[in-house]
Amino acid sequence: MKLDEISKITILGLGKSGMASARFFKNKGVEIFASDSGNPDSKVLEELHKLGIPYEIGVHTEKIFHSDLIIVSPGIDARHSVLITAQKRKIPVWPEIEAAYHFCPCPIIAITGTNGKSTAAALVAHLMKSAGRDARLVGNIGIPLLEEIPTLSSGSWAVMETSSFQLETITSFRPKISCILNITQDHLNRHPDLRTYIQAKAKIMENQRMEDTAVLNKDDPVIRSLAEKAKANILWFGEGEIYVEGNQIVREYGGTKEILAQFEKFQLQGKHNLNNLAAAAAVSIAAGLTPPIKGIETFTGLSHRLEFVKTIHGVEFWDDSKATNPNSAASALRTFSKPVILIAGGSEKGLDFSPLVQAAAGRVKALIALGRENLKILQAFSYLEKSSMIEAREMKKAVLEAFKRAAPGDIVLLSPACASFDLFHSAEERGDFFKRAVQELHLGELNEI
Ligand code: UMA
Ligand code: ADP
Repeated sequence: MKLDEISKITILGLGKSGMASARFFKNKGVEIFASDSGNPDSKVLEELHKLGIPYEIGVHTEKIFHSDLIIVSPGIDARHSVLITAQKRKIPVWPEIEAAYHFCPCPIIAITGTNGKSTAAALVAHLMKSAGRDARLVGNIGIPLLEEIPTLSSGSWAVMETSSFQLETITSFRPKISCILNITQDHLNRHPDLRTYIQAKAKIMENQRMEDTAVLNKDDPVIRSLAEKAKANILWFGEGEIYVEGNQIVREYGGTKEILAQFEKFQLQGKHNLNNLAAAAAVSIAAGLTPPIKGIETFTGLSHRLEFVKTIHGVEFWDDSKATNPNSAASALRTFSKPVILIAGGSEKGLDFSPLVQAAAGRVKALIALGRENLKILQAFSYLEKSSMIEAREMKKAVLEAFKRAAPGDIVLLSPACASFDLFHSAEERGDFFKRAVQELHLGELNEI
């Protein structure tokens, strides 16, 4: 559809991306109607009043179809009945990233994968800024690209963390550089099966052309099979391609080795973060940075991703609240060679816990199951003795129970392998509660519950 043909837009879902879309298009003089079947914050409704945007809440009615275009929140399932109806009535449905793509004056780097998206995207933005580029971190990390558009120029770079929920409804979104970090099971409470989830991820490359680049993980068998259909130029990272060796990032080709960067110390822990570093280096090279890549030592990582919190009486506490599926928690566990008391559990996404249990073998000495429903995770860890499996339904108890079972030299790791929505508003809130409970423990304020 031609942009100048759009005179009325329905915004479906009034979260961050919905409100960014409402503001952006209202400012362009487009007539807007907003609809949210939930109960948005009073601030959202106040803003809609101020902008003069009519809305409905608590329900999606027939009114949503009286427009040229529907912009849909990533929080709404692409298989929702209203979207099927829109399709039947030939009303285009765009995610916010599709809308942003049409107005973006600069190249887009879109990074997806099951795990490591935020870290790799933040690292790419950091490396590019370190090389003097105007790089903006946007997307699923919490900043809709549409919000940044007014301040971008043709020389900027939009570095976008991109989720399967954002990708599944794109039609022409075309990043200059795409990157797929890894693909394992996730979000099977929303995508009907693993195949559909993989297809959504693969859409990141769908509209790319020969002059674009797809940065892909050579070590991931799912990604290797997706590469067969790629139209973009492929730049591999992983073993034998672009990878981290000691304190260097190396690129191998034609039997030669090129050093892309040398660094004193990388502040992030774990092999998975070396993969993220290799991917970020490959993306930076695709974006035209010339070796040596600078800024590796000064990247401090993001909160709640394998973040060291404190040592109390020789016990280290680590916050990995953003590990929301079994494979991410497994990679966090593999970082430690010392005994771990694992705090895990939460709202379940239909995922198989066995990758976590495999990584836990020989490492995890006790499990604190932190969720409203703990049966599945307790069953998965049934190899542990009963006394080493404790249920907690709030964070302070979880931290206290973990500490009781820890000896000096042990690790207490919050790496839940599940979403947070049963007990918390978000994974960030879960991590903040953990840090606060650890602080209270340190101050002697955390008493028996
Ligand atoms: N809603 C409806 N109808 C429905 C279902 C939901 O109207 O049938 C409404 C809800 O009531 C809510 C809104 O739609 O008001 C959706 O809000 P949201 O929080 O889901 O969406 P946004 O605030 O726009 O946030 C989205 C991403 N959310 C999701 O993908 C679920 C944010 O990622 C992202 O940061 C933001 O856009 C900016 O791009 C969050 C996330 O959990 C953090 N992402 C998943 C993940 O990281 O695992 C993919
Ligand atoms: P995402 O944005 O994809 O959720 P994050 O960078 O926020 O990824 O990291 C979330 C969690 O995933 C981290 O806390 C860590 O446990 C794990 N993780 C990070 N990078 C990787 C990776 N490359 N492979 C596997 N697990 C990872």
